[in-house]
Amino acid sequence: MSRIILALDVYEKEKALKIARETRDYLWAIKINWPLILGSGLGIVKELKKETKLPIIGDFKVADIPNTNRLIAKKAFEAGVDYIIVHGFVGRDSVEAVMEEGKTIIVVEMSHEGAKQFIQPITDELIELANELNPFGVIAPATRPERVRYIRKKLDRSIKILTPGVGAQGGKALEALKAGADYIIIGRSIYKSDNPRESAKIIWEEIENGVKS
Ligand code: OMP
Repeated sequence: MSRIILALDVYEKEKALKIARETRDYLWAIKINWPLILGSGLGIVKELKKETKLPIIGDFKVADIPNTNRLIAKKAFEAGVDYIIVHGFVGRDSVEAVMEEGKTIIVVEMSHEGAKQFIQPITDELIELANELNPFGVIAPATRPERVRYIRKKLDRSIKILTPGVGAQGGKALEALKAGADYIIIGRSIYKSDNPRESAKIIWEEIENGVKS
């Protein structure tokens, strides 16, 4: 099984479906975010599923009061999304509202520079929250493998770690996996490539060979 999640951050439906079709053999799942939803509408979820038969992660970074979080999660799961990404910093009740609707992934640390400002200082508490709630997974930064290693040590073994930041943001797939990530999230290095299938295949092979060695 692949460890690659494609971040399909394009606007146009036809482009999204084409890239998904070309790369599906090398993916575990497809992650959709606001650019695709705002560009193509929520109906894209069912089309992607039909086209690829892969799980769809709805990266909505939900961060609201419990009632609004619940309303958003309900609609997303109804549309066919299999997992939702939610922010933990809004507190336990808001996260639980999403978890009552379906499989959830909690952000415990982010991959960009600004994550050091407000998120990294509370990562320990976000890990604790994840350990209490037992979601499907958490988001941690492939751009900082040492932080992935730290998070893996503190996080319950049953919770998966998904790491964005590979490629365009400077992170390396194998480093993140060796630090304890279960899956890597890759966007631009695949969807902006002249040959998305070939780019996905190269990363897939790198992981296969690296994990074996
Ligand atoms: P690329 O930088 O193009 O590979 O895309 C990374 C994808 O992961 C985008 O969809 C981001 O929104 C998402 N992401 C991050 O880059 N950093 C994070 O800390 C969290 C996410 C995420 O939750 O997926």
